[in-house]
Amino acid sequence: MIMYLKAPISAWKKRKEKSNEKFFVFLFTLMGWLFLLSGDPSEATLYNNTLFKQTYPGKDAKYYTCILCHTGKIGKKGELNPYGKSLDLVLPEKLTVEKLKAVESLDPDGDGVPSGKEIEAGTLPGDPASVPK
Ligand SMILES: [Ca+2]
Repeated sequence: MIMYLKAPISAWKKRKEKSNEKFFVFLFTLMGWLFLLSGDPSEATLYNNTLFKQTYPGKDAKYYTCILCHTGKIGKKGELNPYGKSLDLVLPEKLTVEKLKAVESLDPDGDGVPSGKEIEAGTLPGDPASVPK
């Protein structure tokens, strides 16, 4: 009797294992697609930093850091300083040279100096403590 039951149980277990494998393959594929569709924030920040550098070349390498637009040293999407927020208002989508230029006349950090003048002087347009001398 036991021998008659072992075969179907073993087949059922194998089928269940294969079913679990398929489920995990499906789950990881779905997670991969969701990750690709949502976009990697650090990749976006790297793109934004490169575009900023190309738009405003000639500064010291230390100037082109995440802190230009973010509150933290490591730029995260939700942690924007006033300058980053001003760009975000203009660009719910991808950053472009036109969008960077569009906020040059704004003073998002409220230090009395427009962002364009701050960038020209090498100060931080999102930090009120950083102003041209
Ligand atoms: Ca400033």
